This record gives sequence, C-alpha cells and structure tokens, in this order.
Amino acid sequence: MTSTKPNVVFVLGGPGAGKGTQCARIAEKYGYVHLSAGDLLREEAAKPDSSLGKEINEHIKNGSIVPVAVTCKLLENAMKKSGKENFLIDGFPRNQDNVNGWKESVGDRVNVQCVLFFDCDEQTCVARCLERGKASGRTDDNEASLKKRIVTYNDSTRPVIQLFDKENLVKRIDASNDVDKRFGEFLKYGLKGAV
Ligand code: UP5
Ligand code: MG
Repeated sequence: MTSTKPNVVFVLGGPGAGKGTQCARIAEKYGYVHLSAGDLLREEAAKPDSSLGKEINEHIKNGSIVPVAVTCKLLENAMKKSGKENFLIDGFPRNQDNVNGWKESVGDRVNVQCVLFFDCDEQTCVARCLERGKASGRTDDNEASLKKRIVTYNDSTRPVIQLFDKENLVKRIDASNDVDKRFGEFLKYGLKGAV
C-alpha cells in the first residue's frame, strides 16, 4: 500500500558524528528536506524578539535537552512551510520525552521510514567538534560543553536508538570513516528516490 503521508527519516548519532554533513548530501541527491533540530533551535534563539532565546541557549551550552514542545513546534512549522513530503529530521528525538512529545503532537500523521544511526567513536566525535569549534562560533564546541553533550548522548539518546532498533527501524552507518565512503552506504537503504 502506498502511503500518502509525509515521510520522515530520523537521523541520530553523537555530537560531531557527521549527521549534518551527510544529511546535506542526502537532501541534495534524493530530494529530502533537511531539518536539523539543533539548527532550528539556534535560529530561534538568535531572533532578537524570541522569548525562548535565553532558555534555548542555556540548554545548548550545557548539552541538555530543550523541552520537547519547543522543538516539536519548530519542526512542525518548518515541515509545513516547506510544502514538501520527504524529511530528514536531524538530531531529534534525543530522549524518551522527545519521543513521547513527537507521538502526541505528530504521531501517525507522518510515516517514519527509518532511523539513520551514525555510529562514531567518542574520541573522533570530540576531535571533530573541537576542530570545528575553531571557527564555528558554536557555544557548545568546547571541551566543557562536549563532556556534557557526550553524557546526554550516552544517557538519553542511546536508549532512544535502542528503542527504535527493537522496532527494526535502525540503519546503522559506520560514521568514523571518510565522508565519501559513507555516502555510498545510503544507496542500499531504499530511501525514497534512491536506486
Ligand atoms: N566531519 C563530518 N563528517 C566527517 C568525516 N567523515 N570525517 C572528518 N570530518 C568530518 O560534523 C561535525 C564536524 O565534523 C564538521 O566540522 C564536519 O565537517 C566534520 P557535522 O556533520 O556537523 O556533525 P553533527 O553530527 O551534525 O554534529 P553536531 O555537533 O551538529 O551534533 P549535535 O547532535 O551535538 O548538535 P545539534 O545541533 O543536533 O544539537 C545541539 C544542541 O541543541 C544539543 O546538545 C541540545 O542542547 C539542543 N537540541 C535539543 O535540545 N533538542 C533537539 O532536538 C536538538 C538539539
Ligand atoms: Mg549537526
């Protein structure tokens, strides 16, 4: 049966695993809309009139997770605004509360195709973020924030990936090797438009 619902691919993995880099490539090649939850939160926080800016910035710096109602609203608005049907949702859901909030507000209105899991060792993740931090201007690309981001990832996000795995939704990708080698791995996952 063909689904007429929008398709969603969740993209998860540690800080600096390469989610954003690969999503940009998949989006270009397969016509998905790339929505990074982190980018949407940073954009919202940067608005001069945002009442949520301070709270979002605190969470980002501390590597903690922004309340799901905020993130879900930003994602839903971006999906609506795009007018498109295939979405890569990068960096969400990050904990059980995110999963519950998404189910409540979006739930069956979309078809969750799969979860791309970028599996990358901690040392590589940290090294990439610190390197990027030299020029990124991100308030969380420093050693103190990275320690907290890694703890949050291990304690809160890994269990979510395990949960999706039990539902047979997870496609694991070795994210520690080079960018081009990894890109070829998507071809076998039957993303919409992939051949
Ligand atoms: N790079 C990438 N791939 C490489 C490769 N194969 N070889 C060598 N270098 C590679 O890549 C990171 C860096 O590594 C880049 O410089 C890249 O060139 C290089 P990137 O593609 O940016 O990795 P990504 O996995 O996207 O890393 P990011 O730092 O964005 O991941 P996070 O999950 O930590 O950050 P995000 O922006 O998603 O979230 C930030 C914060 O927002 C969270 O900590 C949290 O506080 C908050 N947040 C929420 O609260 N809720 C959400 O739903 C989402 C975010
Ligand atoms: Mg990213």
